[in-house]
Amino acid sequence: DLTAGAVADAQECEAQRPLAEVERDALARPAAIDALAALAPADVVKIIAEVKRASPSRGDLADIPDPAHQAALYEQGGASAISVLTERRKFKGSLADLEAVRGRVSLPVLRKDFIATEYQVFEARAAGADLVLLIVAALDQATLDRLYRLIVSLGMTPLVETHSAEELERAKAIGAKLIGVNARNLSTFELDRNLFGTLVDAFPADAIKIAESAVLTPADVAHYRAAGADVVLVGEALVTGDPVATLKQFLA
Ligand code: IGP
Repeated sequence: DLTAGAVADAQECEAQRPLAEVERDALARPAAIDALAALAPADVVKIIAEVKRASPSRGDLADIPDPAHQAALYEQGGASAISVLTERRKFKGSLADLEAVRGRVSLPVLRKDFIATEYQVFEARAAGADLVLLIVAALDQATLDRLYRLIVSLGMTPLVETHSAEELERAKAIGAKLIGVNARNLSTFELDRNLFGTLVDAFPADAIKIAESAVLTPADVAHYRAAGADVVLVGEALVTGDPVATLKQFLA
């Protein structure tokens, strides 16, 4: 299970660098960028562009020897935020990737990982993250609530990912302001591009609505926009094609 693996990696890091040290680095960072402002609903759709080398469902996608350069192209293409996969085992990412991206772009940066502990949240801030992903399906409600409040207390924005009406209710219960619907089921890898549309009416009125995964063509962007998405999160299409040209098409 991906969360167990990610937590094991973090525990190994903690054996090298204790929480107190990572916490100090986190608090020493310049203030996080306001991602709610950057992703606020507008008269055009916004894009979170993802740096992603591989995934368990799609295998190897791209080498990406220079993640900071990749992110700079995303910024040039008109992305509103950058997502960096930091999960090592299946996605071939790292916190070093995130830190490199942070150093290059002026957009908010998301730590995309299987977060289940406080240590991982401090690691995210210490590497310069502005947003942290929380996957509802991977967390019990008390942990979800606790991590959510820690992320906010560090000045970052939680992106709360859901995949069902029940999970959306759990996101609402903690007061989530940035909520994603992942079209891909993370345990079966099945894809349902209509899930976002079936959940959109149940979103809290004040939440930013994000459609995640399998956005491969301008028609997919238009589909989600018509269904009510404020933001789409795109990975594969941007690492396998020309990122600037693809973003421009998606935003046209
Ligand atoms: C991007 P795609 O199909 O454009 O590459 O998907 C993003 O939605 C996907 O990487 C993702 C993900 C996640 C990865 C969504 N939720 C949770 C890891 C963990």
